[in-house]
Amino acid sequence: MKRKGIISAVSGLAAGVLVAAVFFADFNKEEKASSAADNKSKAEKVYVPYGEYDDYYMLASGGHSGQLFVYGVPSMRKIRTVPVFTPDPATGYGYDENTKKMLGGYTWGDFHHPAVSETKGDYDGEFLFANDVGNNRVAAVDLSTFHTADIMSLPNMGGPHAGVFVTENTEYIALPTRFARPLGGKYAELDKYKEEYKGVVSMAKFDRDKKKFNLAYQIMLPPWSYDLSDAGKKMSGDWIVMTTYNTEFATTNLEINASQNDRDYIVLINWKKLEGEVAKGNYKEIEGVKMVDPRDYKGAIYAIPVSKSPHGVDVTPDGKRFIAAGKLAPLMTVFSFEKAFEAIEKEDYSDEKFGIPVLPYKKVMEREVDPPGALGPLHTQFDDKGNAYNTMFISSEVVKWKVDTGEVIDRKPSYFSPGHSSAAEGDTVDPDGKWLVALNKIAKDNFLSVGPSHPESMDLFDISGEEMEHIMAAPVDPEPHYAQIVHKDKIKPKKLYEKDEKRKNAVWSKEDAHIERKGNEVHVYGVALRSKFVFDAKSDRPDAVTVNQGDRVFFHMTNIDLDQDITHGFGINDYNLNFEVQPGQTNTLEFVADQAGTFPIYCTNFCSALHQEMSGYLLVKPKE
Ligand code: K7E
Ligand code: CUA
Repeated sequence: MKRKGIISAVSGLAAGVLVAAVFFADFNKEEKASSAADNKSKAEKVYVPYGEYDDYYMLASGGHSGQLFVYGVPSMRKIRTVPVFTPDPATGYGYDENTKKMLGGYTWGDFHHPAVSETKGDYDGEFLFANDVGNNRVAAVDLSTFHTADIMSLPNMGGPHAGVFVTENTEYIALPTRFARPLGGKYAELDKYKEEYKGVVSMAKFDRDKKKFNLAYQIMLPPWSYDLSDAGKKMSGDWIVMTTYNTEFATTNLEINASQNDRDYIVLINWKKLEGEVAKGNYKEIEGVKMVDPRDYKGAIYAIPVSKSPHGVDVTPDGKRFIAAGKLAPLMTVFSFEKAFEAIEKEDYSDEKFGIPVLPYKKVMEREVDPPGALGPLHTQFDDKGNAYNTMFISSEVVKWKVDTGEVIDRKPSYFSPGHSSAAEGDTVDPDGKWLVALNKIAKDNFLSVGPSHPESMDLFDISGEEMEHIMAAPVDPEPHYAQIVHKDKIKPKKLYEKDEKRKNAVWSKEDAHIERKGNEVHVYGVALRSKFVFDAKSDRPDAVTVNQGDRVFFHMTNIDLDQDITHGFGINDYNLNFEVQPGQTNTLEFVADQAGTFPIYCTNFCSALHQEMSGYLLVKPKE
């Protein structure tokens, strides 16, 4: 089989016009195919025998599907889809009252970067945070149930692409905006871009007991585009770093106009300092949010020039350096926090932009790493031996190099065009150095064809040795922007929702199931168990509910099968409604019975040998 890899290269012309050129690179069979013995050893590395588990969870962003994908590593088996920003009939997410309210009418989201909650810079496995670039939201997934626990809308943002990342102890979940926008999203002519448009960073707090977000404050910045960001660690723990592009303030044709400057900026912000100012009341209330302008406070914000249009910026596990990857400049730039702090101390500034002191590039930069022919570096991950791993979008490869010296150790192709990669615990203070998954944007002919558009692709590499070993490719739905690979011991999922006698709307025995009517509201306090629904214990047809057309109906259902994995679904024929109750869970379905007639209700989730019998009737009496 002859493989063709598409490589799109972006090259700058004299006039600053960027042209995308397309090359075809041939990977011939001899180079690509490995021997049968090789294949056997690779297969053995990832084979997880029945009865055993993968070592890691990979929690992968589902991009514009708005969902979270859960994979096992190293097997690369997909375990679960967790709906976050998008309704999901398979689990009834967005149909029951609570999740419907949480989604607030949105039917899609664009989930880019997952961030697992951290303690001392290491994953603690309790929650996962996600950004919605499409509709300006942040979500928290409870990793004890893999259910979305809260979603908060973020005002003043234009797509929080550069988040989410958490500070060392999850003090904050930070979300910098991608597009600058007038505050409140108000109307302002594009000619007023520099004056009226703002680049805003949201600093959210999450209360783990209440499982609720609140927006602590926002940071108002110049109308640059913030691309990616990271939180400092250890010595740099009070800081956040962000890459910018479009420091040209282009308002049209960004492909060209936002790629003019040779240098854009890394922005350094001291969140600790800003937190202190907010506590002292030094903020303005704008659009109902505490807004701080870091330029009002000495020592809160700095910029560092970086080669043009950088994409990722990642802090090293020891917190001493940060690495920017230049999507248009084919190099990784290593910066030193120590040197940055020194320059700040001495007030050694080379420039000032928008009132922001600019630190001299030469004094803060430690080295530029420029492997020959490696093009389009996007993101950096780390192992436990002081090495960095960079994905190269254009030259389709992963480059391993030594952070201390810049020495390139290994390069391996990835199939094709990787965006992020994710190494086992590879963005924490304590990476494991075991596996790395390149999250590719293009699959080409990796898998059985499903038409003109293919799945995205993930390449699994074993990175435990000196050389990286490509093990396998696995398909993934759009779009794997980023993932975190978390050791299985750090996540402690529940087997059940514990029985709670005081839970609102819950009924814990068949005998207690009942119906209450208040005016035109009908509240059904029912139970689901193998293999029946009980809505009204006193009725001679306990699994039927009769209401009047126009009534507002509430099915408060409790699954009283306290047995792991016995989930009951609840679909109403012809009513376009379906939700579920997991073991021990209580959920409410609320709707107006506007359609008169007879509607079967049935359990949608296969739960027992008599699952087909798990049904009932909704009877809606016509108005007249
Ligand atoms: Cu896909 Cu992280 Cu949204 Cu880079 S971003 S590739
Ligand atoms: Cu309950 Cu099927």
